[in-house]
Formats: sequence, C-alpha cells, structure tokens
Amino acid sequence: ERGRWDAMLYAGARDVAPATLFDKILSKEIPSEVVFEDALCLAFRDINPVAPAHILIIPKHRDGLTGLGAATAEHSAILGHLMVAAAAIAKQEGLSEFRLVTNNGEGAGQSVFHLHLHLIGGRPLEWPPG
Ligand code: IU
Repeated sequence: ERGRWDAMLYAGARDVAPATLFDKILSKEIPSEVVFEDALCLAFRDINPVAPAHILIIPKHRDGLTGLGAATAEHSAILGHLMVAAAAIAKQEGLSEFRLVTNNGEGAGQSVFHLHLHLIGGRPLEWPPG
C-alpha cells in the first residue's frame, strides 16, 4: 500500500502540464454520460460526436500523459489498460466494427491535452482518415 501511494504522489509531481476540462469531467463538476468506469479510467460519450458511437476513454491520473507522444515505458500498464477497456466498451456498445484513435498535437486534431482514446463506430468508416 505504501508503494502504491508513493507511486501516485510521484506521478502527480512529474505532471506539470496545465489542468484540462477533463479534470472537471473526472470530478463530475462538468456532467458527462459515463459508459464505463473503473479505478484507472473513465469512458464517456463525446459531447460533439462524429459517429453514432463516439466515446472517449481517459486515464483518471494523467501522470504526464498530455498525449501519446509523452508516453514512456512507465506508462505501459495504463496504456494497455486503456486498450483493453476500449475492447470491453466496444463489446458493451454492441460494436464489432470500430476505430480507436488518439490525436497527438494540434496539427493532428488534438484539443484537450489529457491523453484520450476516441472509440468511434456505428457507421461505415472510411480509410484513410482526413
Ligand atoms: P481531441 O482529439 O483532443 O480533439 O479530442 C477532444 C474531444 O473531447 C473532442 O472530440 C471534443 O468533442 C471532446 N470533448 C468532450 O466530449 N467534452 C468536453 O467537455 C470537451 C471536449 I472540452
């Protein structure tokens, strides 16, 4: 237990990026339609959906992950957890065909600097994306 708290405190100490709106979604200060939640992640419907199913999956503790580009080996467990959660959520939503996207950097369409996976489905998806 001691090690767990130390790890969480350390995680906070190394995350010096500004807070985002997702902190307020996590604290429920801003309401969202939650579709899945566990100790490590929260998944909620995107406020501006690009498809009939558009869900954002985010780590509860950003831990420096402003975007995927900031990932290090220390983030392996949470990144794997988010992927497995995405598969479970797709199944829960009845999506056998879906896309999982993360935008890294403004030029790639990122607007919120707290890592998030977009789970998109419910319509035919074109490739390549724009
Ligand atoms: P992006 O990859 O950083 O652009 O994704 C951010 C997404 O977060 C975008 O699709 C927004 O519609 C969505 N979103 C939201 O669902 N609720 C919010 O309060 C905010 C953004 I701020």
